[in-house]
Amino acid sequence: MKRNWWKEGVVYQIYPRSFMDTTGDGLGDLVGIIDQLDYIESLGVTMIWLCPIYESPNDDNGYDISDYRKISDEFGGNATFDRLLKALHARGIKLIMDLVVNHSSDEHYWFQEAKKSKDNPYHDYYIWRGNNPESPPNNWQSFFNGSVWKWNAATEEYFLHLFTQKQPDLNWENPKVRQEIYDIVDFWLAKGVDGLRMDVISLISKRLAFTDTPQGMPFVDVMEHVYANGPRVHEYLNEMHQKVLSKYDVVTVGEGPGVNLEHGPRYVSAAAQELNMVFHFDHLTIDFGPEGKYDPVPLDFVRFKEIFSQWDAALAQDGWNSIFLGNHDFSRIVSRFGNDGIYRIASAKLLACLLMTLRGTPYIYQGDEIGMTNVAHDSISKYDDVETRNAWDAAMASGKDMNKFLKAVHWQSRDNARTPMQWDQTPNAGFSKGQPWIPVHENYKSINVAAAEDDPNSILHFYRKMIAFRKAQPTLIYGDYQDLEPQHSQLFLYRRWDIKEEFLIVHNFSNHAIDWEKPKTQYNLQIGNYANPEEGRLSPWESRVYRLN
Ligand code: TEU
Repeated sequence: MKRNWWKEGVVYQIYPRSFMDTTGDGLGDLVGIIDQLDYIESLGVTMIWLCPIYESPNDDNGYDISDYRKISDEFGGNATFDRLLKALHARGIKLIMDLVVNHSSDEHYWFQEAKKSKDNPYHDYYIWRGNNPESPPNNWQSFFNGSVWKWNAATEEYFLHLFTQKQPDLNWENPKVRQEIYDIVDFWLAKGVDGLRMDVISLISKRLAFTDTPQGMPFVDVMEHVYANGPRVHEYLNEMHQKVLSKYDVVTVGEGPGVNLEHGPRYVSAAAQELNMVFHFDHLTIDFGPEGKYDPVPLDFVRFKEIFSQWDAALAQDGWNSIFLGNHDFSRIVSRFGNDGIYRIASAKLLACLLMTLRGTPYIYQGDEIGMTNVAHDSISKYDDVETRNAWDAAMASGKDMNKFLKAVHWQSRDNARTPMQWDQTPNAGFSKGQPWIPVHENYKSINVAAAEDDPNSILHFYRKMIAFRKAQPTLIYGDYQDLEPQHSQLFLYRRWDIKEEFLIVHNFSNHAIDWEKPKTQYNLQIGNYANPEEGRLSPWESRVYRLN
């Protein structure tokens, strides 16, 4: 396995809107990140990934960009960005920017022009089909509900938008569009940015026949087989690599809805020269039911483990994995995969231990390091997220049981991960002196950074310990992986090893103690999440890392 700095590091993902507000406008900003660099550095992370901070009308919180070269004034503008980049580099921390180029904002100059007439030079920057305002070109449904087609009266045709109507898809078939994108990438990398997280990059190549999806096909399958992994995606990514990425020593991670075991390895194969890592969603769509995310089914733990084993095996020889359990689009990890009630602390630590002991680069989402939890608002009016709101409206329109649907929202809404970072016990959790753009979680008085700093047994201190441990053990980074109990319904037990060393890691994913003996006496406990681990027994949500002597 070839060594690389981005394999050996740990990423901290920041959702800038919700991190730290220094102006009192209720929105986080870049000065807020600069002010918290001591904290970020103290975690031991080596890279930060910033969700989009470019100029945007914010129909989808920055994932709708209207100027790719301008940092939004709300966040502090380009000058503040330059300060942030310098300050990070002074501390040896790298910066990964979010690149959103499957679509732009409809307020981007390109689209403003494109929609004017069919012979406008920018018209072919987007994807146009159909000529009957009563009948969209096909039955495709947007990620955020409703048809993917929106009528444009001026040219009497529809444009494609896989996300909101304000996020028209760019036409990657057009070489001019691709060159514009490579120029944007070059602009940021030349500035010194160290990497890119590429939003929904699996979707950039469309299946141009635009054939209807089969009636009743679950959305995860539509993503995988209809929207993602299109015929030219690998060609485009290789071209981007040739034309721009190869000039820089940077890291790339492609966000890949619909990326599966068949296509995943190709995206990250060193030989294919496309990306360094992808985010697949097999483990995060695991509880999506027949009608999708807001129709959740119970989590299948055996399947959950199998997904990690399958992906590890798929990338073992060539390529590299990204290890993450959540982000700004999913529930809080302790609420989803742990227990955010009486075992919140133990289970949040267990998840930290899992993230730091699998093979692949670990990603920590802001707030998970203090065990922030899901919210459960009693009314949809308190939710901001366009995905949640559109799903709600669609459920209403189709006559769903809305009490049941609200429960699904509690479980799945993207706003679970977007509530402001909880810094201390002061009003608004110390996030803002103004009215936060989204409600602060009511539990902030007990769950916050200041309280965690003061408690030597906090989740926060455990994260620091685990991150340091991970970074110091090449075997945990590069070593082989094997699940030793794939069928066990509560234990996750695996081995990580190379020619020099071997680790055994065990996690009890349950609210009950489990009888368990370490298989060899030569296994020595290195780190764990309980103060007094018992012989022959694992406590609820206990994690242990042993080294073979
Ligand atoms: O997410 C794409 C994506 O796959 C998500 O929409 C995901 O399927 C969904 O949240 C699961 O419910 C990326 C960004 O991370 C997201 O924030 C953006 O809204 C989206 O792209 C559009 O740019």
